[in-house]
Amino acid sequence: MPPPDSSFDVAGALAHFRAHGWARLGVVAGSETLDRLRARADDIMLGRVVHEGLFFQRDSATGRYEDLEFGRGWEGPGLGYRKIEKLEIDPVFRAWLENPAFERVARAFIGDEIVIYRAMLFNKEARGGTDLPWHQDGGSFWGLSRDPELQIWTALDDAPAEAGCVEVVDGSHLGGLATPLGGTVPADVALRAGAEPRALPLPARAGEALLIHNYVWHRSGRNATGRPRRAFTTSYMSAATRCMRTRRAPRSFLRVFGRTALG
Ligand SMILES: O=C(O)CCC(=O)C(=O)O
Repeated sequence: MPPPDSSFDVAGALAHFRAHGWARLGVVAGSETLDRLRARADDIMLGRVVHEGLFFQRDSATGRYEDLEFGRGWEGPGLGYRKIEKLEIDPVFRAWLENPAFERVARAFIGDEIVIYRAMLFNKEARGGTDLPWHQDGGSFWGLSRDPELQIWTALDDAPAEAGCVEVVDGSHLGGLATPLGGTVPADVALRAGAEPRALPLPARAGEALLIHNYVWHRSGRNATGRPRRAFTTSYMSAATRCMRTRRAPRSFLRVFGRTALG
C-alpha cells in the first residue's frame, strides 16, 4: 500500500505550497491502493462497513450548498453523501493518511510531533453532488489555539474540471482569514477580491495528491461526468495545537506517524 516515498520532490512541493497555497505532490496511489480506498468509501456509504462515530452529510437535493441539511448523520445506504468525516477511525483510510510520502511532507513542514484535525472524504456522486463555495479551513469556527496549514488531498478518481475539481485563488492564503470565523468566504468579499476571474482549476488524475493550505480560498463545483469523483483529505497540524472550545470538553487529537522521525 505505501507509495515509494523517495520519489517525491518534497522540498519543491513545499516551496510551491508556501508561495501559492497549493502544490502538486504527484501520483501517490497506484491502482491497487485506489481500488481499496474507493471500495472502502463505497462500503462505508452503503453501510457494508460500519464504524461508530463517523460523521456523514448527504448531498442537497438541489446540488446547492445553501440547501444542505445538517445533523442527520447516516441516512441509509446510498452514494449521495457529500462528505464523511472522522475516517481516521477506519483502518484502511488510517493507513493511507500515514503513508510514507505524506509523512515526509508533514515532517518537513510541521516537525516531528504531528496530529490530525480531521480526515474526510469529499464525494461527488455520478449524479452530480453538491457545489462547494469558496472557503477557508480555519478561523474561530475550528476553535484551535492556532490554525493548521497543511492539508493533503488525494484524488481517488480522476477529477477533471467537469467532475468538479478543486479550484483555488492562487496565493490567497497570504491574506490570512477573510473573516475571523473562517469557513465560507462571504460573497461580497469574494467579489471585491476578484475571486471568480482568478479561479484556478486544479484538475487531478486518480492517485494524485495535492497540498492545500487551510487558508487558500478553495472551492469545487458539481460533477457532470456521470462517474463518481471521490477524494480523501487530511488536515495535519502540530501536536502543540490545543482545542479552545469551552462549551464541551476540549477535543484531543490523534497523533500520527508514531514518535520516531524517518531517517
Ligand atoms: O474535494 C473537494 O471538493 C473539496 C476539497 C476541500 O475543500 C478540502 O480539501 O478542504
